[in-house]
Amino acid sequence: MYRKVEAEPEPVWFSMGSAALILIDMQRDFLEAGGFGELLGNDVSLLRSTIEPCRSVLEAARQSGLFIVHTREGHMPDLSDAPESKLKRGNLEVGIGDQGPMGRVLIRGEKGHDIISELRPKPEEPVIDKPGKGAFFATDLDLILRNKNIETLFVGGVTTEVCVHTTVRQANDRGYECVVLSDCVGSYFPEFQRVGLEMIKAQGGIFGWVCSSRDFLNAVT
Ligand code: TIU
Repeated sequence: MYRKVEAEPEPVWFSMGSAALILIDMQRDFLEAGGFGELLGNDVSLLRSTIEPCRSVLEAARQSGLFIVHTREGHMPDLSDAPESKLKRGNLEVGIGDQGPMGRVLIRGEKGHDIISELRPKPEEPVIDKPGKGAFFATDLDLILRNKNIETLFVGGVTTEVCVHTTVRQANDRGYECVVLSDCVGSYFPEFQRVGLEMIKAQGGIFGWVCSSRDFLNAVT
């Protein structure tokens, strides 16, 4: 049975069995003080408005049996999967791999790297560890989604113009229909948030659709 979600630039039809919720990088390193986001010079409080809408959609997705995937950006402790160019970027005093208030910055297994407690994944929900901005680069995500016959992705997470955009563009090129949940994605830059969402849905939905968490909840519950 197909369902309709109200979205821009037009409604999207999907079936529950071939849709997934993907939450991108809702990690302490991006959302809490002392993490990578703050070390880059950002005000992390701007992202925190995404937590409650993400919690609502996660809860609804669990209740309705939707497939759920979480992602985390980060690197192996020996940094062998981190390009030199990424490590050098920004000339940070404390950067990727260095000791910060929440452990080594953006390193797998460290406190800062993990997903915030409000959105802690259930054991049956895959957590994709990704070394890049896009969740399809150097990960098993595409294989996992194809094995589940997933066609539609509802997307939340941070940040809108970096890891969400990169992932949605990669997904779109792989044939997935992406619906970005406007209040579940956030940016350190209000202007990038606005324009980031505009870019997705412009030109007839050039690489996706945009709806609110309320539209999502209306469609799945
Ligand atoms: N800096 C920034 O906006 N984002 C990132 O570095 N990674 C993600 O978006 N996850």
